[in-house]
Amino acid sequence: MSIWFTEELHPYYRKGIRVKRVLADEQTQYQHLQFVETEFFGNAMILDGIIQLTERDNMGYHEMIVHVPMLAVGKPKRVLIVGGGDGGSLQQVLRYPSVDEAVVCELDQRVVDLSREHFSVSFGDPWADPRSKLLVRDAFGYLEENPGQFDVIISDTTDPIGMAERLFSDEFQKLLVRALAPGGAAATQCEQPYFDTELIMEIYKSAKALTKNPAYYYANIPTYPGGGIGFMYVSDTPWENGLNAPYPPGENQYINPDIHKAAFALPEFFRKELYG
Ligand code: SPD
Repeated sequence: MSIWFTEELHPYYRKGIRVKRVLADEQTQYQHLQFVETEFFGNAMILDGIIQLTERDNMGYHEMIVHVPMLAVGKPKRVLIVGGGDGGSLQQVLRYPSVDEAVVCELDQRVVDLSREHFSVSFGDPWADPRSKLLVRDAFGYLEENPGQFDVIISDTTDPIGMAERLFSDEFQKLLVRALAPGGAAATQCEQPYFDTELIMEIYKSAKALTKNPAYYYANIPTYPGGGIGFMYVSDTPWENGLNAPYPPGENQYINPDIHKAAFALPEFFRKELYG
């Protein structure tokens, strides 16, 4: 027997995936956390009813949120991941031999524990790498305490709902940019051009006030609303610096030089709104 899981992040749009069986279902201190085995997408993690990742299509998200800033900076040493308890971004960050330390600031220990169990086939165990450092705490305070510390910061968050809303604020962006080392770069989960135009414009405006070369880019991920998601690149260093940089050891499944460049090309309605 199989069932349809239907997601309704927006009140005017729904999507569904067929689920074979429920692997875990619990209310943690912070959220409703579910892991399911799906018919087509492998195992998936769902938080408060919203799909966060699936084994089959997460590479578009994790490779793009990680490699675009990492390649732009070139030989990053210290990296911070805000959120990211599933380990997908961490796995990509650790491919860089230049990385000495990858700090993950995740609020919910259960996300880490259950992801280790249910995503081990896809992600291995990046937490076992001695360069990984897990901090189970809120990222705001940590950013405040660490100005100028990170070559790359990845904001690998849920949607801007409830507690996570703050991670899309101007205050958060200021802390993020302040925590970057000179020449450092950040990439933040930045939602969907059709459904979240105003939010993205606000975030771009504040990134533009804080850094010289912010830019929005996009990846195709069928299990997210609208079939994809965007990211805000936030840095004084142009993202184009990464175009000719060598990829780290290991195999890419999504990013290649053409995808990297094309990800920054925006549909005309949205390009006009964002860049004028
Ligand atoms: N609407 C879904 C957005 C999910 C973004 N978070 C993904 C986390 C993967 N590490």
